[in-house]
Amino acid sequence: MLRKLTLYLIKPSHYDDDGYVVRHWRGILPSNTLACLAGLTEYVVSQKRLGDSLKVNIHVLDETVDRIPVNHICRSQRGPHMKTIVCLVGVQTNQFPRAADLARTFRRAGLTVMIGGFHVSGYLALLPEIPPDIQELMDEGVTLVKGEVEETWGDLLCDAVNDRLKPLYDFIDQKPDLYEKPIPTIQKKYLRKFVDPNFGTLDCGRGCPFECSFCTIINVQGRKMRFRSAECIAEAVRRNYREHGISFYFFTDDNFARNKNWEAIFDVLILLREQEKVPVEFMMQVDVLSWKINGFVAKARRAGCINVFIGMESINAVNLKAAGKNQNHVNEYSELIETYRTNEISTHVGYIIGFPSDTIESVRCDVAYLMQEVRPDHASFFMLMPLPGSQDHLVLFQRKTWMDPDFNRYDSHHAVCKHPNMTADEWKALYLDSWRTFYGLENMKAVLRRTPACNYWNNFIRFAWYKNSIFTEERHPMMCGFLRLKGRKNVRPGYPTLSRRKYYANRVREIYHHFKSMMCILLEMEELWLQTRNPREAEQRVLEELRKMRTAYGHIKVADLQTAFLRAKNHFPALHIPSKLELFWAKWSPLLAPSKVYTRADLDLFWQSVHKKWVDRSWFQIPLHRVAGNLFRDAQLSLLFFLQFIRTR
Ligand code: B12
Ligand code: SF4
Repeated sequence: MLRKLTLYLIKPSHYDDDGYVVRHWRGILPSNTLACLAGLTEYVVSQKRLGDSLKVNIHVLDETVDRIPVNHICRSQRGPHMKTIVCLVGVQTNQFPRAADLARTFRRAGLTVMIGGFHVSGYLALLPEIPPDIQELMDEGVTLVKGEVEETWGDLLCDAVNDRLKPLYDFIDQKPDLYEKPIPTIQKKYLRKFVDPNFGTLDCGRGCPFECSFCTIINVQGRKMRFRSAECIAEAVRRNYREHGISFYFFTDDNFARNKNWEAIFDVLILLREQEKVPVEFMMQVDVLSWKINGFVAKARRAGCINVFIGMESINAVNLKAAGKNQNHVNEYSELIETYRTNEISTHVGYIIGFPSDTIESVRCDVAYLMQEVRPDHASFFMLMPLPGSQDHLVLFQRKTWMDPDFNRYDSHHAVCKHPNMTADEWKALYLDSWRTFYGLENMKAVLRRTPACNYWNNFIRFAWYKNSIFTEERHPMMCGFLRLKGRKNVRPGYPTLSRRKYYANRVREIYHHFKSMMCILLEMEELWLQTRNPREAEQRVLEELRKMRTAYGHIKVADLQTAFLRAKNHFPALHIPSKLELFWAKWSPLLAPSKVYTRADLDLFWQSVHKKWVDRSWFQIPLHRVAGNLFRDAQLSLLFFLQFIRTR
């Protein structure tokens, strides 16, 4: 008789382009799917569905931040009284190859293995037959689960415990009612793996009524909205705050604005904030029409919303029409953004590059329009990809058009189908260029200057994060963590395992480039902060004058600073002109006159000239006394920046 059941809930990661599993020292967002399945399992166990005497150990592992102890798991099923079940959960398309490799390894060790999530559900939802890669896994004894399992998880576990699992379960047409289903359970140990352990995820509802052709949601979770009760949400928020200190959420609903229970949910959150003093804040995903829902935006802010992710996708009406995104009207975009901004909610738009009528020129113009006219606070760019489960995938499949057979690359950061107007390299370059343009210093400055003070640091931190992901880690920010970890032997089958010497030489080079890139971003962020922390018009004018003089003189002297103030005073008569002594302290000892420091431009110019002399081997021309002085100034500025940042956390 079975006495001990060990259940591993594992969220697999995916492989990078060199075949290494992507893992970070710290992640950003804990997985809601893991929490959902952990909650459901605890419920099933508490109901004694698996028997009275069975001891159940549940392990939750997220490969994006945890090293999966594969050998240990393979050895964990010892003797007839023990059973190990491995569930690969929330597997997205780009994670499917990794999930399949793990599944095979565990099957070879004789363990019971199940895979579920959006890839399996979407892939099997629209295709007429079971695809060969799925069939192969089933033949190897892996169980695949299509659809959601809130109402069937207990039955599945019973089948697994009693060795009567079927190769495939199809629940796609039995969409569970979520109203009073067990709430997701987050473990404290897991939260410690994230940069901000007060950050949680929770789905308040599922589904979306719209019909976008690139989207898988509607074909997996359906177009009919289902939602959790407001009381369940309140209880989850209360419990997570009490037990884990979680006070910030990403509500993962794909379209919170169409959650029919939005008002009741906002009302309980308002009560929690205003009466129970639970300082909950959250971000959510909404559609472009959400600002028109009576009372939605204002109530969202009162309920603690500080950021919305909006599926804007394009500012080209032809693209929107082709993608079936008929609810998006470009002429209303600015009003939408402005409505959220005036309600002190920052906006983040999703923007897809590579719709069939996009060209290199049209995308460049569109991104410029996005920054200048629509003016969202943040944009996330994605390369269009035909995700299995979307209408786009089905059409290409039926036409037998080429799609990349390697699902690992379906991360919206690679070209996985052909584009009529661009080569794959041009497409990728255009995509990276869009990130570079939007997160350029000028646009970030413009955004921060119009940001309400309460959202300044939220926007600021997100800029740093996005720049670091795209340009240091070279990954999509939504798939990135902090400080990449690797294992020499943790490589994809078919990829070589490098010798120790070669591997560590590569790692040292990589880490050096990472830190160099992080330093550059840090300095740019410092400049951004200096230029935007005093966003009064008069001070901006001082900066403007300084900039003109920087071109003229190369580096700024105290007298230049005073001249800049004097010139600015012509336009702003009320401007106070600091004394030469104040300006001297500001320039040489920023810690003593912090409010008078507006830029580090002269420092940057100086370091560039030192670098050039170093590269040209003109070492004797490097002015050592100025190197020492400027190092001291730089250290003070960094300290100032750091102290200010810490004060806001
Ligand atoms: C939150 C979210 C994120 C967060 C992840 C945060 C986190 N760590 O949880 C962030 C923003 C980081 C993110 C990033 C990305 N995401 Co995302 N994300 C979502 C979102 C909105 C919610 C996920 C969720 O919590 N769902 C609720 C849970 C409960 O549903 P579920 O995962 O399907 O699980 C249920 C069933 O599938 C089943 N099940 C799941 N696993 C298992 C396992 C077993 C054994 C069994 C029996 C059952 C089972 O039971 C669960 C309960 O019913 C989904 C859309 C959606 N509605 O799900 C998109 C979605 C999953 N993301 C998607 C994509 C494409 C991405 C990105 C590639 C985008 C990008 N370029 O950056 C990255 C990839 C990140 C990565 N590699 O991990 C796609 C995936 C489609 C696909 N086929 O792969 C989705 C579906 C959205 C879409 N537009 O189509 N995402
Ligand atoms: S609005 Fe968003 S979630 Fe809804 S169908 Fe379109 S892309 Fe999918």
